[in-house]
Amino acid sequence: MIDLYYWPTPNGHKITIFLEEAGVDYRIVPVNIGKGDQFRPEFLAISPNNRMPAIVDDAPAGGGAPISVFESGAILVYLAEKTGKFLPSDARGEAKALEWLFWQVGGLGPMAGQNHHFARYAPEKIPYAIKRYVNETNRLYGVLDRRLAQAPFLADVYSIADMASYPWIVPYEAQGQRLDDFPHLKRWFETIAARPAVQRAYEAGKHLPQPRGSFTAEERKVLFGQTAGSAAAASAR
Ligand SMILES: N[C@@H](CCC(=O)N[C@@H](CS)C(=O)NCC(=O)O)C(=O)O
Repeated sequence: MIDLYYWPTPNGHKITIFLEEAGVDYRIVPVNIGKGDQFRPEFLAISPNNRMPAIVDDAPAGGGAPISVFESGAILVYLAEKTGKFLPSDARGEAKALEWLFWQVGGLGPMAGQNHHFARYAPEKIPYAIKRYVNETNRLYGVLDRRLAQAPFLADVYSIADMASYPWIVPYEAQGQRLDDFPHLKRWFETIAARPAVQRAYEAGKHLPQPRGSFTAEERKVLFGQTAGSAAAASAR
């Protein structure tokens, strides 16, 4: 059984997609990031960056104490290795999957995240910041489109690389992008959206409050303007 520390955001969806696709038993432990659950000492013990997702595997390969993993990319690799699924085992295929996985966690995720922040959530609308991240998201969509013109999936076969990128394309309209401008990306997106396991993954978080495109004053206080000092104070509460 895997305990998944989760909230229904793109980074959370990556992991429910894997677990549903691989048919792994899991239990969702909600981490309400708008209420500050990410600062609870028991959560920080497994995810010291005060970000979800994180997992605890109480039946690790080889036995022994439970293993916890934070960072969505590390979680996907861990689960792929544990189950032997969705990470090609040949050197060429594995390198492809890992390069696109790292591209997502180091590029698409952070850039689209800043896009969401400045275009939708920031209290001041700063045209330079909005343009910078909408343009950068657009460039990254172009990178995906060119790759997907060569292959059906990022690592040729469906893998953890696709599972990492897909949830970050779901909000493409909010990111100021048009899928019609990226036909190969659009074909890939529609193929993944139609997978029953992907649909179950999104259903799995439906009982929790969904992202609304805006935050209450209380949520903004928790989420924005975090510093080392504020994070330490929040965890001591
Ligand atoms: N690099 C991390 C990013 C995770 C992340 O940013 N999670 C957000 C939700 S999508 C979060 O937990 N935010 C809580 C906060 O900002 O305090 C990963 O890929 O797992």
